Amino acid sequence: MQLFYAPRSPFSRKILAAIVELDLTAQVGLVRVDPWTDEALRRHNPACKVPTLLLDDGSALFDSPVIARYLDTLSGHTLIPPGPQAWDALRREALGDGLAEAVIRRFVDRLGPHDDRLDRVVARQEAAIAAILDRLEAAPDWMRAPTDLGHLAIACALDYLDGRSPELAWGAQRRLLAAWFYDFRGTSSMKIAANPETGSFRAMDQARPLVEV
Ligand SMILES: N[C@@H](CCC(=O)N[C@@H](CS)C(=O)NCC(=O)O)C(=O)O
Repeated sequence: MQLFYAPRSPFSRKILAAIVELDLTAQVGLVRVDPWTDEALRRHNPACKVPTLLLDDGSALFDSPVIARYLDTLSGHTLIPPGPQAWDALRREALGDGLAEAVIRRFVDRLGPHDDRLDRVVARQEAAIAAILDRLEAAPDWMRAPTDLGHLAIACALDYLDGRSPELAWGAQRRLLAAWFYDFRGTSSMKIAANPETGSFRAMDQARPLVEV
């Protein structure tokens, strides 16, 4: 299998961390792309987004929740617990993905020309970011649960938030979440996701130069 990924993409990182957690690094080669400019990716994913997983039969899977489920079924391990707890893990995954999406949209929207409409759009993203962070802080039991897909999604989104929007200083008012995150990002799956060359992934031929996403 080949994973098309971009190094800074939180959704790509979620999948990279999942591959490490699921012990599948030997089965996945990595192709680094810039989804904004690399039209070769569109052959596999018409939306031209990362992550995209190219399977050995030539078909492709996207987006990241679908890829995560596929990899989970392949592995002898699991990041989606059986039974009703699956919904907790999947809800957490959606919260993490929703946070990452809001941070990306806020960043992109703020690049545009300033007007009232834009202010409203940015305010809406900031409301989503604050509400997701507050929800995660207010019911902290999940922080003590065994690692599942939701933990990976949340940690990758927080990492992206830290790097992309440090001015939001999210940790100051959410001490539990910040303590959990700064500990969790030291786990080996998160470290390899941030720097995949340190894992046992094969880099594939089509690799492109690093471009910021
Ligand atoms: N819901 C998708 C989101 C994927 C996504 O937005 N990826 C971004 C990089 S973080 C991308 O490829 N953007 C290029 C574009 O929007 O054209 C997922 O979970 O995979």
